[in-house]
Amino acid sequence: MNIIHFGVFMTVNRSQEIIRRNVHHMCKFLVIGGGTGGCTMAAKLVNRFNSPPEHVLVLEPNEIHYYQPLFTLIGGGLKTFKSSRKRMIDVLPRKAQWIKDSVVVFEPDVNRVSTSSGVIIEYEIMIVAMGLQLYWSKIPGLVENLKNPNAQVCSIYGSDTVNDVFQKIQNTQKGPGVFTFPNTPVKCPGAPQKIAYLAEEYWRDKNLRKDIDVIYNTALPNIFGVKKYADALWDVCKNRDIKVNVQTVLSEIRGDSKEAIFINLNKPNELIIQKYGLLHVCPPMGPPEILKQHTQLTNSAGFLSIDPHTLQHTTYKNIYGIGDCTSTPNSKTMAAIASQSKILYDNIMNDLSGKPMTAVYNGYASCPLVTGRNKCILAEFDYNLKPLETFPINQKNEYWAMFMMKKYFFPFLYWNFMLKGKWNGPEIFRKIFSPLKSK
Ligand code: UQ1
Repeated sequence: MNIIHFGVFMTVNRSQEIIRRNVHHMCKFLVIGGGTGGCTMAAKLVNRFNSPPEHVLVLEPNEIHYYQPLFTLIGGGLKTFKSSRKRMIDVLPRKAQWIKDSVVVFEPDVNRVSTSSGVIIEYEIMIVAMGLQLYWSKIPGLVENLKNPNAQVCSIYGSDTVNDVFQKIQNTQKGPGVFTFPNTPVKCPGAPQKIAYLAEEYWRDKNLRKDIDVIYNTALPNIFGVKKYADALWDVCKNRDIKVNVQTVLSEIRGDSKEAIFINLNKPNELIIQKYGLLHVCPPMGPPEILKQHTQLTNSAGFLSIDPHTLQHTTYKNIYGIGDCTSTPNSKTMAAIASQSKILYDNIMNDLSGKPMTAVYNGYASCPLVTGRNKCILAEFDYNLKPLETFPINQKNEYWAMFMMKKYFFPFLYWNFMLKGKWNGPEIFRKIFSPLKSK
């Protein structure tokens, strides 16, 4: 496809805000979103294409980029909030063009989008990496109680709420400590229970467990989707006296009386009134509102409709997706994005050179299930929810080494390799270790 350039290309002055009205851009690659998926793909692409008209443009309104897998450890008092943040301008690839704005209209039939300040961008290939939106206001009472420092309601999921979590855990003198998982897809589905384990350990060390029952209420039918790790996690909960209620969904918070209202999905007419001393909420999530409005791009749930193996859009062949906003039925984790980025890059290159798309995403995702401040079960699995482990040890066990990887190695890998387009997930290690694995 040839694109005739008739717009004005803005040169990126990296110290200056990049907003102009009614500017018309044309680019070879348009990346929607500067989060993990967008930034990683932009980096891979600029390593190959980096000057107009073959260049990469990233549309992202936020000035700060977060390494969200650290949010659990921040909530547990084990990492600083600062260590999860960098300026967007410092993580987006220097050779990409950043438009600091958000998309408001997709016009996939004419290969263009418009932004909230009226900028029009035409693309040859678009990669949609918009992530998930957090729908805090769907739970009555949540927004106001999160803001109230005395309400003892907290969440590791918000960049503006995560920093209060550890203080609230420390403030808890009596229970119960109640932790929730909503009835929507979420990012890092292990996180709502990881923070329960960290809080439980903290209260046990402070000799408070006799006054604080710990309860994990999840909308899901099991504690985890993969049987091998679910069995291990049920044991952890049993051994540490953590009560797990499945198919139990938070529907309302009554902050004045410190009561959370839950619905048992099997008996939807009976409300459960649960007193709490601390309530940790994983909010409902879903595809971004703007994406949902463009039904020609989405499946019926509002996620970008892509082929689960090639990551190409099901209708528009010059559109691809990566990360949490897509319809692929993998667990929404950073490791999944690392694997997807390699597949997506290879398939785009294949397509550009007229070859069939041979790279296939197998649904790999992994979740370092932190069960305490020095132990972690490293779950790794594929679309079939079959374990797909990297290391030649039984990863259902809690290991100190896995925790150290989560705390130190993965952040290092992320900032220095993944965001530079140089980390494709652990497949390479899996291959190296495979001769050492017992069958
Ligand atoms: C991973 O690749 C990754 O991306 C940087 C993570 O992000 C936080 C992870 O948590 C995990 C587990 C992986 C997978 C990597 C290995 C070495 C198993």
